[in-house]
Amino acid sequence: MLTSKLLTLVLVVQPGKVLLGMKKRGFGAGKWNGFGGKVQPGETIEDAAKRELHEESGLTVDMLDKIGNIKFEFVGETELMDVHIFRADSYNGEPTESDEMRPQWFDSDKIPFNQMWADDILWFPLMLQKKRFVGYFKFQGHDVILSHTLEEVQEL
Ligand code: 6U4
Repeated sequence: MLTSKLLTLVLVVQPGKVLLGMKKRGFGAGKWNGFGGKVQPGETIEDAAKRELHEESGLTVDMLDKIGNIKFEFVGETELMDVHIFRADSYNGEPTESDEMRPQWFDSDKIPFNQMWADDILWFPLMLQKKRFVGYFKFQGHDVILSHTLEEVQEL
């Protein structure tokens, strides 16, 4: 049976650009990614998203827009990653490097998909258009998608 682990992922977006972080350690090290991590006991998913964003990028946000939910299965592992994805269009503070992440702005038409999780190229266009989506990706290792579903939804 597959159990699941709750995780968050936040994309900070400004007109024509997106903030990504180079993951320096842990899961997905060496990839550009949004900011996020595990939801802790007693914490709401949205509070966890805000906390992880702050810990990893130095930014605080008042408002997060819930935009996606993707479940990831890794062949050979019994735990699914249930990732809740948010978009922030305004923020406070300056992006600051942390132990875990090195933040950098990218033009929306120059997103480094070849150094990101293989699923990102499929859902980033939806995220940038403020469309909501749900998906399921089955990975072999960290680079190969064996199968997936991805659909736009009106509500999450
Ligand atoms: P700690 O608690 O630091 O040991 P770590 O192992 O570094 O945790 P964590 O908590 O940073 O992992 O969580 C992994 C992050 O990667 C979450 O924000 C979710 C995100 N993530 C996982 N799989 C992803 C994928 N396929 N595509 C993507 N983001 C993914 O865009």
